[in-house]
Amino acid sequence: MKNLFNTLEKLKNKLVKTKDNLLGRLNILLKGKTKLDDTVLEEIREILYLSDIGYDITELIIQKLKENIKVNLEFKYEEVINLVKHELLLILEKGERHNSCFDYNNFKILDENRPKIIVIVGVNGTGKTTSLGKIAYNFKENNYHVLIAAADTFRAAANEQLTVWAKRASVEIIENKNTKDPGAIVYEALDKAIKNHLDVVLIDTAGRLHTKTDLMNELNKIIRIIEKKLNKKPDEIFLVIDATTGQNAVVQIENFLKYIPLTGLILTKMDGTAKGGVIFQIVDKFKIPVKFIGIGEGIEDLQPFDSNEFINAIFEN
Ligand SMILES: Nc1nc2c(ncn2[C@@H]2O[C@H](COP(=O)(O)OP(=O)(O)OP(=O)(O)O)[C@@H](O)[C@H]2O)c(=O)[nH]1
Ligand SMILES: [Mg+2]
Repeated sequence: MKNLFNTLEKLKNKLVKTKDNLLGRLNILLKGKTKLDDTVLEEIREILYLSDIGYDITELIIQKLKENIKVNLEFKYEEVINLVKHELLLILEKGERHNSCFDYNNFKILDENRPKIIVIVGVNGTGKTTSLGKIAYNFKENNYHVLIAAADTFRAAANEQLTVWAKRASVEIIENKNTKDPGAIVYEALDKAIKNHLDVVLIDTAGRLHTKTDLMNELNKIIRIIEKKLNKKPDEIFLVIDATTGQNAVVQIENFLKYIPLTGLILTKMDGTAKGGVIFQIVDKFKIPVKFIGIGEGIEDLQPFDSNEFINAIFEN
């Protein structure tokens, strides 16, 4: 069971840049102001927009402010902060985790069906391999038998990097330097998982630009191999998004969704970026659950996403 106090404290520290960019700037603007006039509203609009929450959410919040706080009359600045906080929480709740055979708060598998298959996809350098390593570690900590499939046959150093992660997490890895066909490696991994009654197979894939049709179709092929071999869809297909890319994240999700049925998102590099606000835009637009956020390069720097915790980390001092 995770320690709620520690995770919130850690999250607060890691999300400090996003917090400064949103709450910090609102605080500076509003302290000492007694009236919500058009100039102040315009400045709030600018702060919201620059925090990467996107145009639609910015306008929604401005509208709610106008409805709830009378323009040109006295107000307390906490009223504005609380309203922004409330609206942003409502948006995140739309992206709460859907039903899944995993309980990620405790890294438990909730049914008997084995092996569970998790496929990790995304554009280059978003943090796929790192996130996979962290997930492997968490399952292993709960004594599950985990196998990593090194299906990134594209990048020369991919296997070495993944091997390092497998060692850190103390889990097995399956690789095959004699093939460039990721499907063949996935097939081998599934075979092994079935024979050895393994619990989870984590499939690392090569980074690919969402505009490259042949590479996107290659992902489809991997999914078909899983379906054929196990008679089920992958249990998860996670798209890994680098939060520091801001607006481009939206384009990536749109395009991946055209090709494959994503079950969730992992938003990485939330530490060290002021653009964490992009999460609101993503959840609002796609209603697709954010399952994890990456908050550092270490093995323990992956947190199951929790709307309340996230909002509190940004809005509590
Ligand atoms: N600060 C920070 N760095 C991260 C996080 N996740 C990944 N990284 C770093 O991002 C860089 C790229 O991570 P990888 O896991 O190799 O990314 P990838 O998507 O597998 O890359 P390709 O396989 O080349 O497409 C590495 O230096 C990681 O340490 C995170 O949550 N926070
Ligand atoms: Mg990788």
